[in-house]
Amino acid sequence: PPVSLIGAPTDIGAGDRGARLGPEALRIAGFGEALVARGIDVLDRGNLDGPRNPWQGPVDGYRHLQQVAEWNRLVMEAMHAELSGGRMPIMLGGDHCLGLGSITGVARYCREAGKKLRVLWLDAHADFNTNQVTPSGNIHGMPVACLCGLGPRELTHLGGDAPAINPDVIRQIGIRSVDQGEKKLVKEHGLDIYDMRYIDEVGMKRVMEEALEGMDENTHLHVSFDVDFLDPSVAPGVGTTVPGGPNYREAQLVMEMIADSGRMGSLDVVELNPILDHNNATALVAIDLVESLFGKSTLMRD
Ligand code: DIR
Ligand code: MN
Ligand code: MN
Ligand code: MN
Repeated sequence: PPVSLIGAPTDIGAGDRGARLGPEALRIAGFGEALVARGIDVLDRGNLDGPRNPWQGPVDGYRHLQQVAEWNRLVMEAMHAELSGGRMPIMLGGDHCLGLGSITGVARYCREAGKKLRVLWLDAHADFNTNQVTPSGNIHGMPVACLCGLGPRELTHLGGDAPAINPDVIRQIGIRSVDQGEKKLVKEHGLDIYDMRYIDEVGMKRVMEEALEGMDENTHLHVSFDVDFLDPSVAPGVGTTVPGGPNYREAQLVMEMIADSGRMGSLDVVELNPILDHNNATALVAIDLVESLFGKSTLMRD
């Protein structure tokens, strides 16, 4: 399908400033051109325009709650509008708090279109904190919890209903940093987490087979790609690096297997922080991986 790029230049949910420059860094690295070169019809819708980052401390365990809600409303509407118009939206973040709006919009489209939703959450972090357990108050550590109905009403009821999704639609891959209280929450809510230990034990091929299992022609697959999923040696340009992530080849395999499934209908690329990067190298790696998501491979395979 034709693709629409939606820039969401904010770091409103993060602990460092700089992710607001992510969309431009991805454009400068040639994000749109890489897809056009693959024969895809690409429309760059430009950037959403939400509130500026006031750079304040947490209130009641949440930093910038109202501004986060406003940005997510914009993202939700934009994702939903593109899908309703028959296009595949790619949200260029921005920090990962925006995954809340993105997936809330996608879930609403899936309900209307009678499609089954599957979410692949590629991340070093589970992003399942609440104000009770967060070590930082940063809402980019909370979007999955909010999607599942845990959190402040402003975020859990973004799309009207709470929860927007059931935990059983999510598969998390690459996880290696889960906070103390967060561990208990993900266990209680039965999140399907393929952490680095499991990847080490069984290998990325089997992990992806399991994560993609059970999809059919009626499944809409949303991929939420937090760039800190990657090992910091490959992707230094993110605010919260965690050592021990997937290497370049493992990440390529993830993307190629998603492409082979043929089910991807929407995508987030988030948490790129060019301030922390070296010559935009992390943006270039992200684009290499997105090319694979869209079917680029070394050989023709059957
Ligand atoms: C940490 C960091 N778990 C927090 N989260 C990040 O502050 O909640 N998510 N960086 O991407
Ligand atoms: Mn994340
Ligand atoms: Mn992360
Ligand atoms: Mn390339």
